Amino acid sequence: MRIDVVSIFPEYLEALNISLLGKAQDSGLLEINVHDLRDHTFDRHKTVDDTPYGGGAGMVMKPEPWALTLEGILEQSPVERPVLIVPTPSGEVFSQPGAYELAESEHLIFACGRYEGIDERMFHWARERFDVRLMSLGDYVLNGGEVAALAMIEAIGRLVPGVVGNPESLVEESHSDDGLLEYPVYTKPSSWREYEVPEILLSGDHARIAAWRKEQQAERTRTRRPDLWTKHQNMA
Ligand code: 6GU
Repeated sequence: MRIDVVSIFPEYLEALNISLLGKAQDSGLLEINVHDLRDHTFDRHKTVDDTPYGGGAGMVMKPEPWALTLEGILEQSPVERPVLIVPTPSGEVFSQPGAYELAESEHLIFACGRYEGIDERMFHWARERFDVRLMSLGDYVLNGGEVAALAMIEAIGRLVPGVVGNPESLVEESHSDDGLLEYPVYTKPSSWREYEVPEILLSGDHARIAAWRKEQQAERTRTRRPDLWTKHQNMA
């Protein structure tokens, strides 16, 4: 999979070069390219923003540096119409099913805006060339799209076949098929300070352990995420 990220703070994206995604790039499973939006400005101050027409607080990102940067990326795309993800709190909420869907794409582009947003005409221009997806992490506001892009790229990248060494570890995760949160896990020692590992996990009775874990998942989901619990109860 090829991923391009456009930002005025390319240093934010350096985290993509470590750990699992760093290794996936070394092995060629992922190719991640980060672009500095200011490379496509022409004035001395590398201006990317200006005041909003109609007044109001803050600054708006100018469309031309975006178009020039995205045109350069489009020329290198392995596909006709790549997906352009624009992280924004006013987008559709990014979720695990969405991550699985996007993990099937050959080419993803992330456009990380700052300030009050990007001139709306850039989106009209982009929709003629890309599958534009406005995506939010949830109902809170970050200063820009970079941290959101990092989160989405990690969630998507780990689902690309081969990136996670043991694909079995993807099966029992929170937000996977059954809609329940994960069960609690323990490791050695079985007695730590004044705390014990639940007896049943030491019993070797795999059927009872599986049943106990399901109960724990249900109880956690019911108390922590009543919204997911309701959904789960209405499933199958
Ligand atoms: Cl995707 N972007 C920004 N700036 N803030 C957010 C977000 C995205 N998701 C939640 N808050």
